Amino acid sequence: SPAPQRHLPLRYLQISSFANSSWMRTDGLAWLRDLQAYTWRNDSDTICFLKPWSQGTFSDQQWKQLQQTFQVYRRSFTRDIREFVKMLHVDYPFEIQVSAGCEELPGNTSESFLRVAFQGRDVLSFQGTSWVSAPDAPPWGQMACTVLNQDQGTRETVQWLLHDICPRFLRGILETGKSELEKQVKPEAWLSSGPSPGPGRLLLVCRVSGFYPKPVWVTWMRGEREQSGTQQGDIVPNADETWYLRVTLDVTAGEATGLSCRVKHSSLGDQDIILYWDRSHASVG
Ligand code: C8P
Repeated sequence: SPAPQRHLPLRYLQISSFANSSWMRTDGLAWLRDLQAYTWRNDSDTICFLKPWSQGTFSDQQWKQLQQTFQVYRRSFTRDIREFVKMLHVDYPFEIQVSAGCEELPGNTSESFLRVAFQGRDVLSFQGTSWVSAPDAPPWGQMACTVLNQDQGTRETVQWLLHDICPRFLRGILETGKSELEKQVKPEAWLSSGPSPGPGRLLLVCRVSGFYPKPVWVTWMRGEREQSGTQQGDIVPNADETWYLRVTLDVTAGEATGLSCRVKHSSLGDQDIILYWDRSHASVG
């Protein structure tokens, strides 16, 4: 049966592109598990709510304060990076990614993180009370941390955001977003044949689409026997906040009859979807 999802992280992702000494942009977005709830485009002064529950249980006043903190941060970030470029002799163009967030853990505890990547590689993170450079960061990573660690005010603000605000805010949106997180959307499934793997062979394809939440179990069977040659693709997103999965089996033409694709998903209860292979599927792309 599908593995349950226990983790409900809140994640902030930021992409900052610096083309040269005059052109740059920063875009931010944030997710609750696999639902995008916020966007913060470069040309917008304010963080945009994508869900009716995005403000969680924070008051307008609390949210306004938090947004101000982020506005100051975004301006300061750009200015700081420009200064680092001069000080550390880094070349344009480059991209910086910031990811931060928190997650509830068993026993009323939570875990938070803040990481910064340069050209797609980790350069530094915030650990406990200070900035730490990544193990394989370029030499200037250490230098950047030393400079950042001199700013006591920012270190305190980051600790407050990560260990106080983030878990409290998360608790709120888990409440206000509960019904959407718990939504159950049934998959549809269909069979077709893929490109022939070789002479006299068939690639049986079972596609499952439109399900939510993400955990799903799909396999090729003969009667009650799971077929060990089943190949699972990645579970990939549809555009409508549902998921898609493709599962294949490579067989000889003679083995195909009697095979079925079986789908288990929380939205289906005990009513698994079972689709039987027959000749009519053989020619479809
Ligand atoms: O804005 C601040 C404090 C807040 C920093 C928040 C970090 C946000 C990440 C986050 C997102 C979501 C969830 C949780 C966390 N500090 C800036 C302004 O600081 C001034 C004073 O210096 C402070 O003492 C204090 O008084 C503050 C009060 O407003 O005002 C500060 O400039 C800071 O440095 C901004 C950037 C912080 C992030 C640094 C990432 C560095 C990446 C370096 C990579 C090197 C690249 C080299 C090309």
